[in-house]
Amino acid sequence: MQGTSRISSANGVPEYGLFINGEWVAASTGASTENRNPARPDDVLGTFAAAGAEDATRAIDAAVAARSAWARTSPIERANILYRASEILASRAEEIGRELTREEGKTLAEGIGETKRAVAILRYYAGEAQQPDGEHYPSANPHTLLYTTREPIGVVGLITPWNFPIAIPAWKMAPALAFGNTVVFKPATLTPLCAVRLVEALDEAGLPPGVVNLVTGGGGDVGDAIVNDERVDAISFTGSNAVGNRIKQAAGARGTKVQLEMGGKNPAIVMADADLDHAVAQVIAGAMNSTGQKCTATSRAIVDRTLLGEVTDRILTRAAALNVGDPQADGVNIGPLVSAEAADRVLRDIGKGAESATLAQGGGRPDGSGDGHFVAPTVFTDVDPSSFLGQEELFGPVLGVIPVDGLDEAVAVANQVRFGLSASIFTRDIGKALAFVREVQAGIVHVNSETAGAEPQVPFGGYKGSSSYSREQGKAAREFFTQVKTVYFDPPPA
Ligand code: UN1
Repeated sequence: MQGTSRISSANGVPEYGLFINGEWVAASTGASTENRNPARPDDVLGTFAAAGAEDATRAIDAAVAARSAWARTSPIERANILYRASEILASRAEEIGRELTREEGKTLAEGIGETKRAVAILRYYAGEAQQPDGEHYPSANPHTLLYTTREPIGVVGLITPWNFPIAIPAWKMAPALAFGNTVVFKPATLTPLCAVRLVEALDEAGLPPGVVNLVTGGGGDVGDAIVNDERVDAISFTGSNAVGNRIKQAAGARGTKVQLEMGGKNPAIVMADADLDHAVAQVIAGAMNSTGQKCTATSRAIVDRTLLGEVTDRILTRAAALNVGDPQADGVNIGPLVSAEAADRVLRDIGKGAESATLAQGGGRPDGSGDGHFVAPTVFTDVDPSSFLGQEELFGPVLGVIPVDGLDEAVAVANQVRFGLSASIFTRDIGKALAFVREVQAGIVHVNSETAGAEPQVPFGGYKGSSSYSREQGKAAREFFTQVKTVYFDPPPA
């Protein structure tokens, strides 16, 4: 290990630095932010450097300086480093998963599971780095060797959310590095520790200085400085539509390549012929796991009216049975929201939702919440598809039930939102399933499984306002993190 991420420690609380040009350093601002456990806010995980624009500029300087040597490194060598990093992370999955739970608030099974997902992503891109990166074409000139090759874009800015604090950084970082780019990484201010752990693993795996630079700090300082620096050649962002759209404007104005993954208002359609036990279990998992804080979460259960009563009863029974509590404890299904602000916002939105739908379950802070940012699993019935609840992403443990008559209306309702990330249908009828797959406006479509979840080997991204058309993960990531060079190679005249 080159250095330590803990640059100091006061009263037993560790202070973590920025990682710039291969070294852990304090922010030039001298400022730092406390990071607290959302289930028990008196538990402080550490303090983290709160960088300013100047630090972002230094990080970009380092990424620019490292860029050509890293681009020339053999993809096999890059693969080896990613693979070593995956092994380091795998050996610490339990410990980092626990920290993830303390930092973000998802359950321990989810925290450890997500860390293992980051391991799988690093492994996948270690393999992907070794795949062909061009094509050979016939030419009008029989002597011409005509082919394409893909080259790195250069310096990429990665701006990541708190809800998947290690998997999403890994799924942007691994392909960025595999295909030869250098990185300036700004994680969400709420979850810097997971970002530190990922960068430590890459550093220990032998990544050269300057190839990845971590700048913790606020969006207005660090994020803007990255987005507005003309030396940054591409930006990959996951987060809210509000921030994503600002990035699109700013980066678009200077011609930077941009990839945006934003919100969802994902539907799960339950047809009359569905296996109800399975369908309802999946709808609840999709809506409530990770406390509903996934862009792929199910927020609308679109239910055929012929079995509306039965499905609604089952949804309410399952929602009521969920065990909300400290996500580090055994048997807990649902942890807190990530922050006090998030819990307050969700509770406000629930109040607004109650103006036009029936609040059938939850709706407040559960008993015994203490200082934790808990919100009870909440279910609304009789939701009007065009209402606030039917249209807006709440990003919390809130499900709205929308009754419909038959498949055509179900699909029309599913499509009647400005988002289009993921969508599910539950049915035994192959014809209905195929019609849904064809007609639904979503980038990720599930038949008989929940709307959340993503495997690393396939493209991930949405239609309409959920994404910016480019896709992440799988082979699609190579398209984003590289550019194509077409080569006409003629022999000199004999
Ligand atoms: C998943 O559903 O497991 O930010 C992944 C998000 C998405 C990732 C979802 N980009 O929630």
